[in-house]
Amino acid sequence: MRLIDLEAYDPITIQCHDNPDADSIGAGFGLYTYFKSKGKEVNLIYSGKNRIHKANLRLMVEKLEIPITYIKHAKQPVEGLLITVDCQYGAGNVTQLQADKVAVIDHHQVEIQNLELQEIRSTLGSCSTLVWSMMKEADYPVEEDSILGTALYYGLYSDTNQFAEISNPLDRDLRDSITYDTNLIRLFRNSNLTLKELELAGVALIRYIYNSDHHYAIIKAQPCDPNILGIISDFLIQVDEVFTCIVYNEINDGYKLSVRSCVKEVNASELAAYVTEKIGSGGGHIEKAGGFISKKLYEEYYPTLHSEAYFSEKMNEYFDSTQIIYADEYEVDITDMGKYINKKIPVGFVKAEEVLAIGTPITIRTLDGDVDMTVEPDLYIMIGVKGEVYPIRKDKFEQSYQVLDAPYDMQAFALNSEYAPTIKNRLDGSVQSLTNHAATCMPIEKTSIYAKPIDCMVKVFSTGDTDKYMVGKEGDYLAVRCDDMHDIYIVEQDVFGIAYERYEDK
Ligand SMILES: [Mn+2]
Repeated sequence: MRLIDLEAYDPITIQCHDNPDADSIGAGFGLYTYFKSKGKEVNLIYSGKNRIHKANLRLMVEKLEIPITYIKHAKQPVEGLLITVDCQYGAGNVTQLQADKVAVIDHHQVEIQNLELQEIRSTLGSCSTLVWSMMKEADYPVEEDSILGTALYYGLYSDTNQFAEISNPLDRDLRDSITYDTNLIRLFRNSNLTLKELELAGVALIRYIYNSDHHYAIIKAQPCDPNILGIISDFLIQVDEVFTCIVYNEINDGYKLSVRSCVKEVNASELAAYVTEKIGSGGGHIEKAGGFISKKLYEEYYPTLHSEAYFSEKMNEYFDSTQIIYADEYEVDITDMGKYINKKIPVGFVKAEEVLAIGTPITIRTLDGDVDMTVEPDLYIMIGVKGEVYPIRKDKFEQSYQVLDAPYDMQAFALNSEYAPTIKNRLDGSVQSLTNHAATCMPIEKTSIYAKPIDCMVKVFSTGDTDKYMVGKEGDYLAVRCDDMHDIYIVEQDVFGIAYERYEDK
């Protein structure tokens, strides 16, 4: 659904969820501004038991002059179109108003199915990001309005624990490109806690669960603003014996969680994805991440399990069933592995110096995160089978690949083309599409490997890379090059099917 699809309606009422947070208000204000600019009669409202009372939110509404009004009881049905923002019409966290026509714009897990007008993108860190990208799609000049920019920026900031738990590249794009008022953000940022929340954080900290085998801690906090979870987990991870932690609480439609790690064997982002798998979503950075679990899905999968037990069991499972391989010292046993060779399939590449001048510091942004590099004469950037991006040196490239005549087509060549990688010049901030500069190549030679499907989670620290691991799940392949038994890596199941075939001795 696009914003243009909603322009047929007039008047338009935008409803934030009950107890609106900064994201709901920011995203609602974005929609308000957009439809106002189209000459519509627009109302921005919220309902529920409580009025906005937290200092940061009151400041946000007041300083940015956001025309949001509180409706205690709707006397008559909403005329025209009702849009619920940062929530789904009919869900538990938003008072259901009668309306002629309803649309949903949200970034939570899909709860309410089959609405004709809906845009739900569950992988985004904030609804402000969704509204921002829809406004940009509709050619609205968002960057010219720093008041609106401040609202959207603060919405994202609040929903991602001060950007620490950002995982989607679009969220990063909003953060890096929007115009906002730094003084106001500082003011909002420092009116974040009430005295009651300070006390709640204190009480939560003394009620921890600690596991000494795996050095993790879990805290269940009382219902509170998700920001508080981040504050508690940032504190908890500093304890000497705690290497990883999860701090969570129950909110009306599920559980919100903050994850922290201070050891290289646990990537917080991956752990957050692990504990929310199938029942929610999670991600972020190596040290800090966050997530959400949908109560509806949780109850489907774990009808009798209480949440403390769930998190403890999941953490134990995570540590007990994971094999860690340090490639430089690991001796691979190939007796149960098959021999395979890679197929010659096209991938993309970019000669960095044809895009930006030598010496320019650049950031490549992909679905998996940001990678910083500097343009050098021999730097080539590869776009792999999955849409992943990695650097390669010119001589290595020329040894391994032949250049093809065909233009690069990400849709056709990459398994995942959800976010086309971009290249940013860190000197002037300009951003270009990386795929527009890409040409196509194919491996010259076939590499033979030994590989086998794995039956538990495996983390591989490859030779020379001691900070980050590759992770494989059940069904993925553990692979090792026949000519270098310490070149060990993981190939994901879907990639393996496309990129490798059985080696036949002739
Ligand atoms: Mn939100």
